[in-house]
Amino acid sequence: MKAFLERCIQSVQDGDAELAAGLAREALERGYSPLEVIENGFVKGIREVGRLWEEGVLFLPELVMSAEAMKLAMSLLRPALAKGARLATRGHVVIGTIEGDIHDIGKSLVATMLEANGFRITDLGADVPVGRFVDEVEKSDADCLAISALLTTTMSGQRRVIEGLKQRGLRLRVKVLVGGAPCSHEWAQQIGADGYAGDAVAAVVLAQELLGSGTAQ
Ligand code: B1M
Repeated sequence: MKAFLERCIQSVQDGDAELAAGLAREALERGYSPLEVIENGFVKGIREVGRLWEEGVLFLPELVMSAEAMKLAMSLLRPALAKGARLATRGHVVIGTIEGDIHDIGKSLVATMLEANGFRITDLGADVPVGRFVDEVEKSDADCLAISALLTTTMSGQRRVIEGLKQRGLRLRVKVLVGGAPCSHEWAQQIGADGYAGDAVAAVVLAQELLGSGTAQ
């Protein structure tokens, strides 16, 4: 398994989408846990690419190629992740990445894990305007708003969503969950969110706690 995960990491680092897709298919054929292959394989690869890019070892086109390889592998593994989805819903979660921010890989993983654990999901996508989050709460029966931000320059948008909810008298209607690399428990507290989750599994546990919908599966 270790050697297989190393190949997954390497395929993303090399930006080799064809190889990454082949490994995702192979993982499914071999019956490996899709979550383990994502978290300990492909995600490790993209994080290493981010580190090398920050150090100036890699350039933006290489980062883009790695992200494409990662996204392709994820698109193949996601249906297997979501297979356990229950029919009965544990609550309705509206999720998206905040405006100005196009990072959607982590947000999509969180959405898939929530869905697999019985939540109904409305995924607004990435680069979602502040007002769009607020409008969606107003017009839907959302129980929880999950806002992802990957950039220090965009995380303030999470605060603006909460302010927008307050202004429209909607703040008490939904629980607000924030996440993404630059966020933290302190940040969540500072902006008046109901909670912060550091990864997709923690997001499921937190959503269950916030919505009072039982223990983690
Ligand atoms: Co960009 N990028 N990027 N990038 N990128 C980061 C985030 C960065 C940390 C890289 C670095 O410098 N080391 C850096 C941000 C620095 C900062 O703000 N302090 C950065 C930058 C600067 C940029 C650009 C500005 C670069 C440029 O153009 N000069 C630009 C911004 C574009 C924009 O958004 N406007 C940019 C562009 C890109 C690509 C398009 C090339 C690509 C994104 C492709 C895509 O998503 N469609 C990309 C990538 C791939 C990355 C890195 C390398 C990887 C992100 C990723 O997908 N990780 C990233 C470095 C890194 O994260 N180490 C980086 C895998 C994913 C599974 O993890 O997203 O962390 P993550 O999600 C986790 C948790 O954070 C959490 O759960 C997920 C699963 O465990 N989580 C939540 C996430 N959202 C959550 C929500 C929740 C709960 C948990 O509840 C609501």
